[in-house]
Amino acid sequence: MYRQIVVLTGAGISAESGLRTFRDQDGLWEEHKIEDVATPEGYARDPEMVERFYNERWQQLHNGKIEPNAAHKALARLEQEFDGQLLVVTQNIDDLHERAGSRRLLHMHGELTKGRCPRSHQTFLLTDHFGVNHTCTCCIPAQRLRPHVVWFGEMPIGLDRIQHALDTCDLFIAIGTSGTVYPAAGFVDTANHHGAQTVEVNLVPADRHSQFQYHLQGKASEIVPQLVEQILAGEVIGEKPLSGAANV
Ligand code: BJW
Repeated sequence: MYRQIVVLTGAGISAESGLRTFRDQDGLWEEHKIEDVATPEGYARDPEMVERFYNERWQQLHNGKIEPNAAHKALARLEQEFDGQLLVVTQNIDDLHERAGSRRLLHMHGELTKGRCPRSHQTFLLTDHFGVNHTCTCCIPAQRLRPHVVWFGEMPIGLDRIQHALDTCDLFIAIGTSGTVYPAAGFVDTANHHGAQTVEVNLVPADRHSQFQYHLQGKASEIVPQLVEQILAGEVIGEKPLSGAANV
């Protein structure tokens, strides 16, 4: 039924793997001020503090307890078995989609496992967490690497590719994102404009939920595998109810 699918994922897809979201109760923004840890100005003021914030998250990602969940795995299966085009655009900086097996994947807000040279913008894989000793090998003198993440006021990564995929998709699914951060929050408008079916998967109706044609309220780990099953069976989403999902 579908030929081109774009999936947008947010922190909610990794919540059941044990990673905190940003804006839920007990989310990261309850403990950290956005302007301190998620802006270029905050980093310029106190790079060590920002590095600590990302180091803690880097360490958690590598503590051996964090694994992709059924939703990540289902999207990887979709990539392998779907007969059309699929692009997963994630706002997440964790690597759980990759660990689940996804390859047609774009990290629009960067990657926790990489550092970036502030001068050349070249990225470097971090085999250890951040510190002053992390410098680039592309410049003389070597530059201190900054986290390879997109902060407020910075341009997200891969927007041309995302725009093209949204212009041509016939199904757009947003999973576990609050719809508060742009430009990602506006992707549903582009998909609607081009006549795609738009589907939201979330525990609660998110900020822009009225823009979606179809809502599945419940846990990503329960809903996404069923959605993938339907797509692979050539069914239209919305025609059959899913278990564990309230259609709102
Ligand atoms: C579950 C679940 C389960 C839980 N199952 N669901 C005024 C108006 C409009 C825009 C602006 C404005 N002023 C400034 C702007 C622009 C600004 C912006 O959007 N600000 C808003 C806050 C107003 N945006 C930017 O600055 C961006 N850049 C930009 O706009 O460049 C200029 C440009 C111009 C023209 C075109 C294009 C660009 C950059 C944004 C950078 C965001 N960076 C962060 C940090 C990244 C690094 C890090 O991880 O630390 O990205 S902020 C943070 O929010 C992170 C996330 O990727 C992002 C989105 O959060 P997400 O994923 O939605 O998480 P939550 O916590 O909000 O939601 C989780 C959801 O999951 C909830 O809904 C739960 O219910 C659900 N959930 N468990 C299913 N089991």
